[in-house]
Amino acid sequence: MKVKVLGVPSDFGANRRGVDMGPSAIRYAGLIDKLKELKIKVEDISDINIPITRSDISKCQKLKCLDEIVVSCEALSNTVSEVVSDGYFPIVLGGDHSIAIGSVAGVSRVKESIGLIWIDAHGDFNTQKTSNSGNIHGMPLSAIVGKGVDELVNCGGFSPKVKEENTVLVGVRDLDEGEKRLLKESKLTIFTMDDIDRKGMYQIMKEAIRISSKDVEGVHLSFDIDVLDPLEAPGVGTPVKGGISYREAHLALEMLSENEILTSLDLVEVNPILDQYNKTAELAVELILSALGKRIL
Ligand code: HAR
Ligand code: MN
Ligand code: MN
Ligand code: MN
Repeated sequence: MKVKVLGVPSDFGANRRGVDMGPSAIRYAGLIDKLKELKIKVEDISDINIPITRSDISKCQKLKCLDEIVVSCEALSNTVSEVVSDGYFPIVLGGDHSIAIGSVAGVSRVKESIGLIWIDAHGDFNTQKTSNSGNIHGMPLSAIVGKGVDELVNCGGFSPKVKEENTVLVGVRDLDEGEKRLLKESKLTIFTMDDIDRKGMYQIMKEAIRISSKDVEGVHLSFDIDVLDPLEAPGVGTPVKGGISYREAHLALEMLSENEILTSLDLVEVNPILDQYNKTAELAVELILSALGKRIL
């Protein structure tokens, strides 16, 4: 496997600032060297160029920083498309979760069709109509399957990026009312924390793998680190108690690598400002290694 790592230092989609420093913290935690230790051919192609200044959010309460996010996601999708066309596996480091619109667009434009596993405490399925916050990191999943404002839905010049039938949400425990309604009306497969409690992560991931990989060329993993319990991952902007454990997270990612379905991934929402001695970034590195094939024995 040949890998290219790229960072997206954007926090335009989030309420609390600081996830723009995520890529740096994850690199600092040793991602590149540790991938090399796994005998993976890896190249760090640096960060996507994104705007520095933030527009006045008092003027766009419903879709905060939409212009900055559109510009960033278009740039990201172009780079990811190139990386995938050249035969590399892209590892995209966020940044807030709005960037996944760009990474998924970039992969899906090159591949005939892809599945999507979205592991997150949140649904990220709001649109401008259902969002209470106006924060776009609560909206990327809906945009990817074709719901919401044109600027986000049409990122990369096409829509949808992924079929709802091949999209699986895992670990969710915090949904807004309108978002719940949209999810229930959709064809997504949703495994809540409650499902994980009852069936166990092993069974849930078996189903997630089967559904996401049915009749597609590859599967994209979008991993929001806030799916973990905040005790494990304190460096996140929107912590929700009752998350998945360290072991469950590793199991999920080990199963993905074992089944050889992944062709790209993003790891998002690491907030170094809120972290404890880079603990959450170090966790991010360990989890990426599990997804890329690291085993205990
Ligand atoms: N549902 C809330 C909103 O839309 C919170 C979204 C938080 N999202 C993330 N990404 N941290 O998962 O504002
Ligand atoms: Mn998210
Ligand atoms: Mn496609
Ligand atoms: Mn989240």
